[in-house]
Amino acid sequence: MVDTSGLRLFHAPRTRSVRVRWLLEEMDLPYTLETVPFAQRPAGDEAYGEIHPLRKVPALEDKGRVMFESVAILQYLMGRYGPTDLEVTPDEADYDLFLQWLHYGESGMILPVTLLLAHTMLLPEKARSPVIARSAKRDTVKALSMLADHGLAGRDYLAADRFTAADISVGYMLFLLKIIKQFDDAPAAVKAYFARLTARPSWSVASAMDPVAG
Ligand SMILES: N[C@@H](CCC(=O)N[C@@H](CS)C(=O)NCC(=O)O)C(=O)O
Repeated sequence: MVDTSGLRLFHAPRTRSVRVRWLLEEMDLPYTLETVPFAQRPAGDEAYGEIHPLRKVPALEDKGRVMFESVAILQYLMGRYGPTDLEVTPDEADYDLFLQWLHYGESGMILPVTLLLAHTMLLPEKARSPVIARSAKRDTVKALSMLADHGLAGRDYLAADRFTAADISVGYMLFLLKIIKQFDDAPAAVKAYFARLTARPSWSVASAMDPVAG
């Protein structure tokens, strides 16, 4: 039996650590949740700097070793503690789509979504640029159309006709768009997809607001 006793997730509600918590719940792996205060920047305290030098979340500790980057952590957990249906393996036809959408959720979507967040909410009002906000919105709309027209065309999930870590990766970005109130005009197929993902019991745990971050 695989020893998972050392898994510690450094987490703050509504952040990318939701991805990791979601996968841990789906895989039914035992873990300790360490809440990182996120109200101030950098997140956490000086001691947290020993865990994640940039003081971002998530970070995962496994038997004294620490790693960061949420999508890499998903791959790590599936590789080390699988096999799991959340992973599409190289012998499956949709292995390419799986990797593509797994990384699209972070690498492909991060720029427009982050710019949109910064220039509509995060920055002080006088530092926001309407030009950047408009261009980020256009690119976000394109990123969502890409999902509707390609990823989800004739499919309920992004790869292998089942819920996988690619859906966890992309699903988190959709959640972030919802938080920043930029999801109402998403294509109907993407909204239906998000509803499908968030109907899973694991989502309620992963997206819980407790414990409250400072
Ligand atoms: N690409 C990284 C992004 C990590 C990241 O930027 N996390 C945000 C929360 S979603 C954070 O900690 N921000 C605090 C900061 O940038 O100071 C990942 O996927 O883990």
